[in-house]
Amino acid sequence: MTRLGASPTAAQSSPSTHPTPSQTTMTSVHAATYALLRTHGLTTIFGNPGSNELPFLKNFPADFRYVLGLHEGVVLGMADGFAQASRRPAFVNLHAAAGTGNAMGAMTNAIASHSPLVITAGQQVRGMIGLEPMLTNVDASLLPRPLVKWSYEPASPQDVPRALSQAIHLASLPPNGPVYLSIPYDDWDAPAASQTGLLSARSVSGETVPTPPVIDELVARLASARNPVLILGPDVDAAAAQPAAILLAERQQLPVWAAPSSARCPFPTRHAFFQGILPAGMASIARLLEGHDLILVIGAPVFRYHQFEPGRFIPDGATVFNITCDPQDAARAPVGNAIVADIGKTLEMLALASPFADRAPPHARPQPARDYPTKPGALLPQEVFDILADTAPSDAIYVNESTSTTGILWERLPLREPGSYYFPAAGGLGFGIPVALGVQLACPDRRVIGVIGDGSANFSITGLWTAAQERIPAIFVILNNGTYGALRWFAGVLDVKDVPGLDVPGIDFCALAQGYGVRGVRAATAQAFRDALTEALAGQEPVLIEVLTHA
Ligand code: TZD
Ligand code: CA
Repeated sequence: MTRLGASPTAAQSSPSTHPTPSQTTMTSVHAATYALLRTHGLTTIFGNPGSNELPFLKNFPADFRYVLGLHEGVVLGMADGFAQASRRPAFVNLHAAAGTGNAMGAMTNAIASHSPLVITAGQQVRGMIGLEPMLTNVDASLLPRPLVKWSYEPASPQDVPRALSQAIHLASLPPNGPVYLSIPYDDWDAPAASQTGLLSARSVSGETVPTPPVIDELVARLASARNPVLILGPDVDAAAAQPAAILLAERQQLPVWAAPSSARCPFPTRHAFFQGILPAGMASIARLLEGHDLILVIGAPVFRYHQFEPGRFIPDGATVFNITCDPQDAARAPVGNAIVADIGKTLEMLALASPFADRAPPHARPQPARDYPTKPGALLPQEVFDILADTAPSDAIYVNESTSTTGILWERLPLREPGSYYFPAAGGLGFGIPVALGVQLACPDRRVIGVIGDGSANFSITGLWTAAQERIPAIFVILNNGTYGALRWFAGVLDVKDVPGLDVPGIDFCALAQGYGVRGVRAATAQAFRDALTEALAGQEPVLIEVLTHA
């Protein structure tokens, strides 16, 4: 109602308590965006800024936290860990195309983990995009595909808050995953569209459960199966569904495997029914499942392979049922029947509908021997994991990026609580350090231990700086064997000889840690590692422990 030049009435003179329609429409895109982020609890921004992002970050509100990563792989990894461990979306702000490019390796893992990330990147001003000045994100919405569920550049400044609302809802609709918005930097001061505030009141629910006949059929299949087996994947942990998984396994006396390449731990590894993690090759999986007539796979694709081992997908005569939250996974599988539904709810329905089965309990797997001969000068990986198992708190969280020792980890570490294990789902390195930081930020009451190879650590080594600056008390155990051990193993699998570029000698991780402000300790004996770990656990600071290991 304010007219130019008109003298204000008494009511109009106190606009803070009585906003006029024209003042309401003068809410900026900037203010509307922060209000929307606040509504969704997205008050932590993981980022690395550039000129295109400064107008978004101006007048940074006191109730928001900006976590700076010195490289975008670190930024995305921290957000990924934060989102997975909190089971909520996380917000990322990257710099234009270059920052997005640096983050894309980490996005390969995030989309494979169904990690709900709302990724934004600053764009050049709208009026110049066509001229392709420096730091233009050319064809911005194409750039991050196929590593995001949705990618968009809002068609007008007024569309920015609505597009962000869409991004947040899409990231957290099943299957969860990363989404991407490119936002021109002259949008922030523009007026928001009318009723933009109504975005904050929206809710979108995507929970789907199977109809009763589908549950009835599964229960009947289990009841009539001679020798059923349960394979659980990372989405069981993402759904916090371990209790239902345990109930189902115990009522039906099912041996339980972790799905091949599992990026989270879906079942307590010291439970008597737990058989270990399946290998990531076709022939090996079919061999290990031999004798099972019903294979129930929940919260994982059928299957996520790694090494090529031609052979059968499943034993002859076996039937597969796959319960997954991801229609792509359901449709892609080469064998079996799939049901797309909410993992937690469906597991619970199935467990509660399943009677106690009259079957012999599964065989307990033998515990790994500890009487291996040690070798002086460095530790065996087995020693590292046995010391962790004996020394770390029972609810410790492990972020694993020690590629050649993953089998030893699953064999030896007790993973008891939900949310105890994270691994790069697509195999992209640079995961360990930043994801440990993001998980630790999301879980301040548990201790996070990154178990990271010397090769892997270097892809995101600058994350140590954020650990120091933000005083994030994660512990980084670097297994230094001077080589890309997993690639040496793979060279054997592929029978290729004389490959260059497989060794990484001469890196001083304690010096690198010190350079970024993190305390570093070197351990070449079991006792030294035990002492360093005990001391790190007693403190509340980030610590890097460089353990010399035999290759
Ligand atoms: N680059 C990226 C981004 N991701 C990768 N997966 C690789 C390269 C290839 N790669 C692997 O798949 S495992 C590996 C590499 C380089 C060796 C990692 O060595 P490490 O651990 O020291 O971390 P190990 O236990 O010695 O294998
Ligand atoms: Ca190594």
